[in-house]
Amino acid sequence: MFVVQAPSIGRQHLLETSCRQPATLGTSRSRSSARARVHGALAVSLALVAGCRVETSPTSTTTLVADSVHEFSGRQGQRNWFYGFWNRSVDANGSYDSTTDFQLLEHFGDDPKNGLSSRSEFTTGKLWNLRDGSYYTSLWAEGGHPHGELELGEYASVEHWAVRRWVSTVDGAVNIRGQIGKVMPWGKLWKGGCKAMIVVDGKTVFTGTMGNQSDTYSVDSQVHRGSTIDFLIGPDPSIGVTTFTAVIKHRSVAP
Ligand SMILES: [Ca+2]
Repeated sequence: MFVVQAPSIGRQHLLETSCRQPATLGTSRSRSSARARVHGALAVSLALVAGCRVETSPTSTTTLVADSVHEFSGRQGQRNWFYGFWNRSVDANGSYDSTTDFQLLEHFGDDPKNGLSSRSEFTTGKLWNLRDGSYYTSLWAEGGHPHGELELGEYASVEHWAVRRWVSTVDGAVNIRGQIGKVMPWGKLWKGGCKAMIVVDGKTVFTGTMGNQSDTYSVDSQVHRGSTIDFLIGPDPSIGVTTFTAVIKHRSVAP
């Protein structure tokens, strides 16, 4: 499991994201100190049993705000999700800039020339793609396919990273978690890994290697309304069918 945290978020927060109702202690000044100690000890014990870390104050709640699989659609911008790519081959500095390097994919549907939507080994369903038969660059509900500077016959030899974007509807702390991995095991050009990356407002908060198994990742970050959270899939240097899912939860603190 990959666990990455932004510098401003401590381990305490990561543990608390699994706690639906963090315990609170000493809510009334009228209680005697002895009684408070008893209640406090009991609360700590219960919290430890539940696998949660005690948070004395303030009370926080965790809310699901985005789900890349269940909210996937064939319309750009629906539920604040966008489907695009980064053409690294023509990028002068070779570094992903979320404000200038993100381009939208142009087509949604089947890809009869690439054939990703019609394979029997895996299921993509309808997918976003750039140009069927010229680039494998594409995104579907559970994952995506990068394109590489490889010898692929009539296909272009360029490096494209598939980029799924969510524009934040919330302010504050979020936890992002999901699965990454390589799905398609065949073909010499498809052997090896791909790269996964999450970029929040231009800052890389997660990098991972997509091997031939599925791994869980979890990362904490700070966002504001309008922040861009980009999920990138790139060649390493091989390409292939990958899984890259994301569930985003917002942690709000009671006033
Ligand atoms: Ca750039």
